[in-house]
Amino acid sequence: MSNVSALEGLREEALAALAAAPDESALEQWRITFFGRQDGRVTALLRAIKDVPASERAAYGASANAVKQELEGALEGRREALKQAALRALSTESALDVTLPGRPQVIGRLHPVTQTMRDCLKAFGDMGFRVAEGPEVEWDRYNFDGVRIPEDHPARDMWDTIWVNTLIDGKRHMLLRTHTSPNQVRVLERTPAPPVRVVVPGKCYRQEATDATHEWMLTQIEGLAVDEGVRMSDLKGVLYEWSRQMFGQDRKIIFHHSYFPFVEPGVEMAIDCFICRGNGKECRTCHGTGWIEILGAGMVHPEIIETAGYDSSKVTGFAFGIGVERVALLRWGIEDIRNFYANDIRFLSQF
Ligand code: FA5
Repeated sequence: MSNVSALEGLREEALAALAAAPDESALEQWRITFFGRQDGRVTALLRAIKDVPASERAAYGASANAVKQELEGALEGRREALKQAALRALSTESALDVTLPGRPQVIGRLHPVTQTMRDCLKAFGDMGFRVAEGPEVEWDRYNFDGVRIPEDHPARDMWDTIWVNTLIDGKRHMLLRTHTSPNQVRVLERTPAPPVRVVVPGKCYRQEATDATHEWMLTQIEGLAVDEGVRMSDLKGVLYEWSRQMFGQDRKIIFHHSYFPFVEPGVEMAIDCFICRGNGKECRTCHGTGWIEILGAGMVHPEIIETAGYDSSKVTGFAFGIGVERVALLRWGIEDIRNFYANDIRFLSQF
């Protein structure tokens, strides 16, 4: 038999064996039989080129290489055909349509109020404040009495309260906290000696007629720093730095006198209106004043310092309460606070 007809015989045999190979392991066996490095039959024929008489060598070499390439291509073709057949079998047997595109995963994001809260806490954290927490269902002795708002005090009306109906000695004492200030008392109570430097984030609740800037559920961050020699200028410095972090380096702030029973003196802080830059008589954000009120603050009342067991002739402190939704409104120029809790994903996904 001539060398060329031996090649042709091997080619036919290999193609027939390939067509009969039922699975991946049979393909691998086929590959070893014909292309194995040592004993592969095609490998052997290629190696034999050198023994072919010189006059036939070129023609034989060309044919051997052509057969090699054809068989390699056939192996890949058979492998692909087996894969497709397996997929077809899978989809008919298990009623699974593997050709359907996958369902896109919906990727969520943090609520804009949560984002704002975290950014505020980061800014205070960088200034040395640690984060503490307190309960949302609170006792009246912390929410009111402990911060110098006794039962008959007119300031209780400032916080229209949602009470829990349980009666103790015939009276209601539990409520949904109206502000985060009860945590001033809670934190001092468990800190035997100054210094204290905390921020306390959390939800508060008020029986409030809602409008564009008032919700019945609101988020506050209470700040409290107590130590020997803490001054009003420290309060101003901390709040100024926080404003610049949240609203930009060129912000201006202003303090107006205000009244809260647990601070003396009490202030309200406003930032300059960056919507109209003070030029808009009709501005809906600052109402033409050029300033936007965002928080209450002041120097901790000496009575609260004394109740904590500290000497108020040496130890002083400042406190503040930030409305986080108000900060979020300003950050993004949102017009109505009620959007935050209306659960409309089209609104929330913009931030
Ligand atoms: C207080 O709640 C005081 N506890 C703040 C404080 C803390 C003063 C420490 C002094 C020292 P006020 O009721 O003003 O104060 O609320 C504080 C902030 O919460 C407001 O400036 C405002 O930004 C936000 N806020 C108040 N009521 C609402 C409401 N209904 N909806 C949304 N935000 C509100």
